[in-house]
Amino acid sequence: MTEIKTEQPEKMAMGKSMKRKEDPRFLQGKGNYIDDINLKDQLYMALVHSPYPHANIKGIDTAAAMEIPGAMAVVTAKELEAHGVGWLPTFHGLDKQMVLASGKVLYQYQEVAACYAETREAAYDMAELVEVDYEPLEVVSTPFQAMTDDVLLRPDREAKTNHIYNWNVGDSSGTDAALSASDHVVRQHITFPRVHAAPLEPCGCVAEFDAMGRLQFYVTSQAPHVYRTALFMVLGIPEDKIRVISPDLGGGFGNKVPIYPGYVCAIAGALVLRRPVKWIETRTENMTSSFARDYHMDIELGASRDGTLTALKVNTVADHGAFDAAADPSKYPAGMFGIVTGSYQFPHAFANLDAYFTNKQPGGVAYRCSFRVTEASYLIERAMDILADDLGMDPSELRRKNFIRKDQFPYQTPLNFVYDSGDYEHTLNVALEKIGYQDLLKEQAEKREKGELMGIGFSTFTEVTGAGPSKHFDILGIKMFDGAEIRIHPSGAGIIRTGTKSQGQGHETTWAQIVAEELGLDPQNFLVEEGDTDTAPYGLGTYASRSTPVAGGALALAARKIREKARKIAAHLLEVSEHDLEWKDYAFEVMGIPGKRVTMKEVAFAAYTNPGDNEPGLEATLYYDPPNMVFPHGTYIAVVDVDRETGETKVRRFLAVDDAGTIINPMIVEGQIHGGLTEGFAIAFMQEIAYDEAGNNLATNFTDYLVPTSLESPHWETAATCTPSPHHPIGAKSVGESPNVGSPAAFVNAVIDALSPLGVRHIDMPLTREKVWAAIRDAENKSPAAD
Ligand code: MCN
Ligand code: CUN
Repeated sequence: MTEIKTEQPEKMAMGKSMKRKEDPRFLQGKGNYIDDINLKDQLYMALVHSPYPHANIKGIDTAAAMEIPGAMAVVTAKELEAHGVGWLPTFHGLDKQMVLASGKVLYQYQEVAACYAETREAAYDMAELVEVDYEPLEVVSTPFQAMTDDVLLRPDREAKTNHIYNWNVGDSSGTDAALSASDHVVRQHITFPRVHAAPLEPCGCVAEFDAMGRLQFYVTSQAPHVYRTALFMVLGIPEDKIRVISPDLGGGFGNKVPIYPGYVCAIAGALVLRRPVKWIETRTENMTSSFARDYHMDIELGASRDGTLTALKVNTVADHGAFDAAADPSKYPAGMFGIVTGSYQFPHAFANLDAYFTNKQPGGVAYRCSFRVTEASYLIERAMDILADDLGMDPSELRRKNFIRKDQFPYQTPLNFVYDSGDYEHTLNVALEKIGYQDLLKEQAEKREKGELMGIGFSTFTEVTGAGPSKHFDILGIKMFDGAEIRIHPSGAGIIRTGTKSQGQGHETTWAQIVAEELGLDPQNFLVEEGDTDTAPYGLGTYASRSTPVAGGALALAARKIREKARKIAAHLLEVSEHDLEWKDYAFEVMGIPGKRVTMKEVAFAAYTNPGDNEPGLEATLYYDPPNMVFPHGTYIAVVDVDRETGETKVRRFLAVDDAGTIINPMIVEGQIHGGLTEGFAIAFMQEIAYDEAGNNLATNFTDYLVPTSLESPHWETAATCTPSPHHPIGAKSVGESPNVGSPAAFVNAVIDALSPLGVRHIDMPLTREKVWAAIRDAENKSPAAD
């Protein structure tokens, strides 16, 4: 495994002294979280939510609320619309979203009014007393109901239909022909249920217009610059009058990408009441304001008798809820779903998707997903196992047979991606060896003899991250490149700023390492700063695992720009031509004269004390527009035991072998994988935002929506292979989302493998004890011989 060498990687990885206890930008408060920020004369805001999923609003009576001591104001859609801020644009530009319910509510818990008060308690008391007169309407609780257009949910839109968009890619007729000519075709309906990112800290903001009329907006945002530009678009305030500051987020996982109605209401309150306004989301608000996945997929997978893949066809129905608030790049309404061909060679492929409005919370993208890759990866990896089962092949051998080979990269897929690099077979071999596959197979055969249910599940996924190349990718028209700024001080210490925003991914450590490695300086002496639009260079933020592929590339290239300038100063110091110098062992050395050298530290001092004829100072800003995405991959193997009597699954082992290209910091990478696997485990076995037929949301808190603790979580085994990205400046790919993308299929494949002797072919997630028990019971009832 290649990894970046820094002087003290271990020490760095521990984050010793890297983490600032108190950020000077937040000195008004006591800490770095949004709720620690308390401004003078600050008011609090609480929101009123609809108990109905679909209803006309006949009237809103605020008189009782305004009787509460400390009550300042109640705002409804009427007031917002009078000021032209009743709706906000969604990030990928296909839809707009009500800030407060206008005329009718479209989902349970939708925001209906905002209450402002002197204290937090008073604000919540007010919210209780706002009386809304609702007239319930017929509810559309599934996209399949939505299709009929019997109930039109969004009369505000020009197109009078619940159908939002159709997206397709690939060769439809060629795929159909290849499928009919195939020896065998797997056909399976597979759902990826609605889930939620559930960061430990919910969202929140503090909005203030300062004495100069400038908006200071403290907000939990994974993309501060995009927020600033979006606020300019919504409010018409020029960007010099807006400062967006994103403090420590308490986790994001995609949940802190969208602009939520609460933010706009806080800003509106601050503007009207001329006092700072704080809004901190409740857990239920966080659980009910956005979601991810909710894809209903039909797959057809063709193969010849020997297991060679012939064609792939996918038809998906997507539930987008009441507003299409997905934050996908504008040309990709279904995100990167085209990665559904995975790690395999398909001569023909076609993917089709139709998205619909329903009476559910808005959204449809955000949760450790690189834009729909998680759904795509789950689908193909699940289907490969079904195919292996049908053909009586070993699932690892079926994969190996169809892998894109190492020598085929760059590889053009039939669904329009060009994979940069990979060595799938090697990664699979490492995993099989490490887990002891042959022994596991033997053990499984013995257990099956005894009627015990043991399963081994694979996922050999390919991820796509690093949006992206500006010719393809934009959010609200803003191209998705990233900026990096590096300033080296006379002592050789420095400050690093990027347009990304860490939520716990450790950019404070890894950004310092990238620059330190390029310049031969001490990573301990770099201050890494993100999240303040007044100081950071423009960037599109941290999501879709794009930080290392894009901002990481910008940092390496900015550091190299500094090195080129440093070379001139070094030449002056050594009294030679810069062409006589080589960069060797982290210093400039005169070619052919070992020992005649100056270090970057010496050059840094000279840049401010003795630059010669060169421009003084040592700093650089650079914007990086990557030529392609990066394509990390991995082999994950789960080993499970299923209790035949109770349906309980025990994940006995889980091995993740990830290939993220050049590794910057092994410990951070391992932490990312552990966290993502724990999320994948939760998705596979316990989490779902379910709705009943009446449109009631059944998962609005952590007793209904389960988050695993260390007690429930399996032990994670990890390993790495390294296929550097050929185009990334340091060969790095990403890792932040891989474990969430790759793991659900491995868990489910393992459980279905365990149940396969009973003839069970598929169960949709989450694989709760009840569902697995019912599947076992049904299978046993069907074939008592299986006992
Ligand atoms: N890294 C590395 N070597 C590599 C690749 C990455 O050392 N070859 C390091 C990076 O430098 C960075 C970390 O690993 O410090 C993650 O890098 P990357 O894969 O580029 O992902 P991002 O930094 O863009 O993080 C985004 C990703 C996403 S989209 C979600 S969602 C998610 C995730 O990261 N949310 C997280 N991990 C999270 N981790 C925490 N603690 N909290 C979240 O909210
Ligand atoms: Cu899609 S969740 Mo992460 O991309 O912030």
